[in-house]
Amino acid sequence: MGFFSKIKKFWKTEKPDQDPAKHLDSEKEQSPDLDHPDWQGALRRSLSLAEPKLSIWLECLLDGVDKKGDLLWDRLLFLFKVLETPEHEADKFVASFSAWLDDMGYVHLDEFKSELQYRLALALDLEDEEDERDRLFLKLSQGLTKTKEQLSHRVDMLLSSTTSFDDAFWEELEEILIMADVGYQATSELLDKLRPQVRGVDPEDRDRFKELFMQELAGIFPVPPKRIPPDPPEIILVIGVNGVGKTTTIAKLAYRSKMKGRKVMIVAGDTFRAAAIEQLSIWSKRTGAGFFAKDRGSDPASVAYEAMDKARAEGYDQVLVDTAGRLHTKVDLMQELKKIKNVIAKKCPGAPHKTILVLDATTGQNALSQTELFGREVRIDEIIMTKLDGTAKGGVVAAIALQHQIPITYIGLGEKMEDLRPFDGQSFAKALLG
Ligand SMILES: Nc1nc2c(ncn2[C@@H]2O[C@H](COP(=O)(O)OP(=O)(O)O)[C@@H](O)[C@H]2O)c(=O)[nH]1
Ligand SMILES: [Mg+2]
Repeated sequence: MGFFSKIKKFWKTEKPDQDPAKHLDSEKEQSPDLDHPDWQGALRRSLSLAEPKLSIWLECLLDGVDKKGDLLWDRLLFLFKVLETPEHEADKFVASFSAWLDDMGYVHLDEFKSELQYRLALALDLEDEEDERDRLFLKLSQGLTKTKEQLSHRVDMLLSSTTSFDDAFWEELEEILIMADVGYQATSELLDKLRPQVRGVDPEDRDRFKELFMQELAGIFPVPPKRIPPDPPEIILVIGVNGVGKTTTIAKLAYRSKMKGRKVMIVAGDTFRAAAIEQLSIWSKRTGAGFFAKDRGSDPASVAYEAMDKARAEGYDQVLVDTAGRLHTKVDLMQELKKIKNVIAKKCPGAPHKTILVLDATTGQNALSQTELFGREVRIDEIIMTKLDGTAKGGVVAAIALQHQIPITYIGLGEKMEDLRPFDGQSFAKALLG
């Protein structure tokens, strides 16, 4: 159930005579008196009058709270209660958030407010809510700053000096796209689609042009098919060359699943370096995910094999298998991946349910050749593109989508846990060109 429906339900029980929609634009109420013994009543009233957005509710809820402590916990538990979340889930949320604050050494609200909102959005399943989408969009737009400089600012300049959509215009636009790593093939396909669209558009009408451009760009991203969740454990294999961000991405995925209440295990399939096993073990502790590893140098397929037994025996919902990515032994690497897949399939028919290829956006066109390389040997179900925050080569996302028709499901916009964000073509095109 979405936030709005949860709140509507709350409204119905609280104030049967009120229509929530009427209050959306109502003036902000006077601050409730939360020192009062009936602070819960006051807060209920204030929430019932607030706009149904997580950020606004948090403002009300955290009124007078400036640091971690009992006051904060009481307020959070109250929110869960109002939204009819089972008590044990609320307690679990508070316990894990409190442990995280201790780990990080955070005390003051401004140090952890953003993380708190993100965790609440995941825990309450609110990520599709408008409020969270706004946050994601802002993050995306900021993360893409460098690519925007390369792409949209140059498109703007081109448009402002254009009096007709002639050959010179299209050539220049083509160059801009190629410079932003959209790639030659994807650029020509994109422009071939755009040309007939803008016929008849007044070159002075830049907004219209950009709108059509945005539409075409958004349209090239394949949408991941709706999947029926497999019987647990869901097995996910994560592949990609060294350094692209596989291990960190696995930690972020595990963290997301944990926040949604799933029991997750991380498997150290990169047995080549002892440091890789250690890195993953630290991440599993930080995210609260289960962990399975064997000694350095063990056969990754045997690690996967034993991990399947553990996942079954201990009732895990989801298993994320990390793999090595040494490129200089290409043939061996592909053999190893196939062997891991076969072993998993033998243990759990139908698994791995998903194979995710992780790509590093800063490598630009190399990401394309990596997709080809892996795609020739194993079926890639989804792509996660990392490090979009640090590059002007974000256009490569479009190149991958067009040339390989593989859905991009998440993008990495930084190194923090909350920096892995769901991807959608519409927002991407809007953030880039809007
Ligand atoms: N800025 C940024 N750094 C990232 C992102 N994803 C991963 N990294 C960093 O990339 C480096 C390599 O990551 P790692 O997970 O060890 O790569 P692996 O070799 O593929 O497992 C680490 O320093 C990560 O913190 C991202 O989205 N943005
Ligand atoms: Mg790694």
